[in-house]
Amino acid sequence: MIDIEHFSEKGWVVIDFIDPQPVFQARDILQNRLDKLLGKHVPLEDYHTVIVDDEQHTEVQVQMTAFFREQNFGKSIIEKQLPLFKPFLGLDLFVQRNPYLRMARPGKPQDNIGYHRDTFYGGSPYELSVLVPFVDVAAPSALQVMTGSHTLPENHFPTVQIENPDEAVRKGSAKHQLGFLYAPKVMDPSIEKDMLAVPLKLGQAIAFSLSTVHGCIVNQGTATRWSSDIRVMNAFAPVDLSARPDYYQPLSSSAMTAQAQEYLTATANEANQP
Ligand SMILES: O=C(O)CCC(=O)C(=O)O
Ligand SMILES: [Fe+2]
Repeated sequence: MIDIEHFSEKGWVVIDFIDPQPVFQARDILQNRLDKLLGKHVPLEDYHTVIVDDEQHTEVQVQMTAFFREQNFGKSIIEKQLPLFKPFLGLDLFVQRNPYLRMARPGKPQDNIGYHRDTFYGGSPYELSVLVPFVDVAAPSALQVMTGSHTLPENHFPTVQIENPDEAVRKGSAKHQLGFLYAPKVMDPSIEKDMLAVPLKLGQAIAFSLSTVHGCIVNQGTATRWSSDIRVMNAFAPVDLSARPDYYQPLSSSAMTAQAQEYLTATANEANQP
């Protein structure tokens, strides 16, 4: 079960998946795809030893992300954990359609987006990020979170909006489409002392509110961190999705909602008959 008390107090929680099989499968299929792209077998963890050049890296990440999304791995992974998410989020759920695939090489700050809250960028505190790693992630490589930050008001964390110093991140560029921000809101570096690295094993995830401060400045470990952060939310949460109508896909419905939707669809179809 998800430790709801832990989440409520801290704004984040580590989840042991009840069915890690789809994560193992996704990992294997990503590994095969990477081997094909590179023309040889390179364990996901060792990816950085082969791809050092940033342009090449972005090219590989674009290909791997497209593949990850085509396979709809995000939904397959979350779907198998529904008995965990239902008591936490409710019966009527949405899951993100096109989650990002992150690949953060050791010693490369340009592979990370730094500390932030997704509420800086229009995310809602009703949305949950479920960050699923495809490799074991040791503390020096891990995503960091700020315990208790999820309920602090927005003005508690002043930010300075800048143009991304990484010239590869510009509006519409490949890196922008991979989830990097062309105009990031930078937090005060003094928060670093409050950031906690959360190591994860394959088959685990860290879930956090989009109002929780989180991020990574640089992977300080020895393995490339491969992960996807998959958003999940209650379908009836008061979140205005009009600016991003395709962002979510249905994940689950209560019995009542499913029947109401059948009725509404039938009625709409009837109205459309000549
Ligand atoms: O994986 C990362 O480095 C960032 C993830 C993130 O920012 C998120 O899940 O919202
Ligand atoms: Fe984020």
